Amino acid sequence: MPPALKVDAVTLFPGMIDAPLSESIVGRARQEGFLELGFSNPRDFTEDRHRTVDDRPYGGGTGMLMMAEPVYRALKAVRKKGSTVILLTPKGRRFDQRTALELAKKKHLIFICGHYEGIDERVTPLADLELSIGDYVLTGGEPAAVAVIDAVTRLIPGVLKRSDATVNETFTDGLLEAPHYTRPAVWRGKKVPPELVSGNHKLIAEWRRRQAESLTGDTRPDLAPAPKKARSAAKKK
Ligand code: 6GU
Repeated sequence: MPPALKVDAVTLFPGMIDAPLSESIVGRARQEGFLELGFSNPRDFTEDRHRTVDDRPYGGGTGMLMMAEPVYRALKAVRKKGSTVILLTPKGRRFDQRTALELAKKKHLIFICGHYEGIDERVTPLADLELSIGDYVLTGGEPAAVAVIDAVTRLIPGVLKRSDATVNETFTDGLLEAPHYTRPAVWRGKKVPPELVSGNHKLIAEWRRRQAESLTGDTRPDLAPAPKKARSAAKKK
């Protein structure tokens, strides 16, 4: 059987992606054939003696840029009809769970990882999509590729043991998840909320919903669903 998802990473540092994605759930998904991960290194597509992949920016400025041609050749070596090419850059659209669900439907994803100060701008039209994982600067796109590949792989049917594990989770319904507890029922004097040990499934579901709504309102009001018309029109006390 072919893998459910093929991923290729165009990167100067394949070990930054291969090592973290060899552990835990994604590592097992690779061993079991759900995910096939390959690498295409721009350095392998250079022709000069020093295998040069970077150069100084035109117009001056600090740092080095990845040159267009080695990146282009490394991409060309893995690109097929039907590939989705994703450029990882802090200038990209913010990656979120909705995008993870979209990408999990694809057969072949290619991630282009910039490093140093970035890549020559002329390669950006080669990408179908530009993604960022948040408003901070990483040394390169590789840790971002790891985050995106992880989030997408766990959505492949069969990768998680419980098929409903991705249904009621954080972000899927626009809310943060309610807190979770496991044994013992009392740990260093701290009790598990009584609703969760009640055995009453309706009570548990209602408790979780209330917790999810207040947690989201407190720490991520940007995620919370817009307040109902009647409530937002009501006078604040
Ligand atoms: Cl995709 N790349 C880099 N270099 N920094 C980032 C990022 C990506 N997303 C957030 N910060």
